[in-house]
Amino acid sequence: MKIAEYEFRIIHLPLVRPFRTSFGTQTSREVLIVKVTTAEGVVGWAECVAMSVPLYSPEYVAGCLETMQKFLIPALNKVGDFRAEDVATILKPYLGAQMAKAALETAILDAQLRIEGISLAKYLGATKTKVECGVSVGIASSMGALIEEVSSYIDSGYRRIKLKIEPGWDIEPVKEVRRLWPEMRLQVDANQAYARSDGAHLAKLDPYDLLLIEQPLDEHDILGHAELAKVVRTPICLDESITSLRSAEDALALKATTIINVKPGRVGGYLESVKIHDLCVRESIPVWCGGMLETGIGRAANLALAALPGFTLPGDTSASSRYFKQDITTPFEMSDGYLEVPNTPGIGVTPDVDFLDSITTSKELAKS
Ligand code: OSB
Ligand code: MG
Repeated sequence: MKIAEYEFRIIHLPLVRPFRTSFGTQTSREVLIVKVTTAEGVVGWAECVAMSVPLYSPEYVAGCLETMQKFLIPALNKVGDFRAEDVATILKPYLGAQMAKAALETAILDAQLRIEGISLAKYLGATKTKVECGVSVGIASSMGALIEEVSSYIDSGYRRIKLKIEPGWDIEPVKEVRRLWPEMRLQVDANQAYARSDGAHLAKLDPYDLLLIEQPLDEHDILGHAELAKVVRTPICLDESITSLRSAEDALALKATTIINVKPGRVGGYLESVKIHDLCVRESIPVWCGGMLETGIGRAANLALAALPGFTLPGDTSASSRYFKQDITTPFEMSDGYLEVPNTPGIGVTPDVDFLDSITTSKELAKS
């Protein structure tokens, strides 16, 4: 397959409510959207999950755009004729840049699958037609505000609640949500906000029957997570630390994690994500699909992945209305706590280009 043109847009979409985590508060989502057009005129779409500022991961929107334009696109152009399955190998000499690489691979894979008439879900090995939805709840301004927000999600059907925590906002909110909803599947995400010395404190979460605690320590502190796992009963689930199949293998071998959050952008793409899924199935490790406040473009692809059989826990794959007043695709709507997996060729959705134009702040082209 030959790619004739790459289009990069930066869009800005306001969030329906501020999203506060231990690394900061977001009120809108700046997203880099990639569109590829093949020599035959077939189009493929993807979104790059990097955020505006490198607070969650080292990558950020403007940096990803530069990496693509300066290094990744020229490397692909040099090869000229390739398949989506070749992209990771072609880009391997350029270190890191998982989110930038993932976006390119996904846009190219979308175009390829549209040509071949295969849905991404089928291509990746999905076995489900709908997936259970969880929702990630930001740090609230008060206990009352938290309970109101959680209630509204539970009323709309979400099947798992994830509370963002940080020192000073952890045991009490968990205790209160657990008191009000004793049966609800509940988990927490610390986004690296704790220290190795916080084991005894985090063990206070143990009575509340949490599914997992996500990324309590620094992303590079694999041994610290392994030590922590010996003093807390709540299972540890790594997010930021898992950036490749290799890092997943190592974290499992070191017993630093017993559950894995897969985010395709963080690990370099959907093909690497399937390898991590397969590893976890072999090792009987539960996996779930994380989220990065994606638009409908990224959500569609995440649903395809979450439909693989090893994804046994609900993901952060929420309905469009959880994030945006208006999504860039037909909105994903939840029914009985499930989202349907797109089943038409490629990622199965395309953006509303008029709406996309109205929120685009920059647009650049790269021809091959
Ligand atoms: O740590 O899982 C995370 C959003 C942005 C960056 C990191 C994370 C998150 C979320 C929200 O928790 C997941 C979502 O609903 O998309
Ligand atoms: Mg997380």
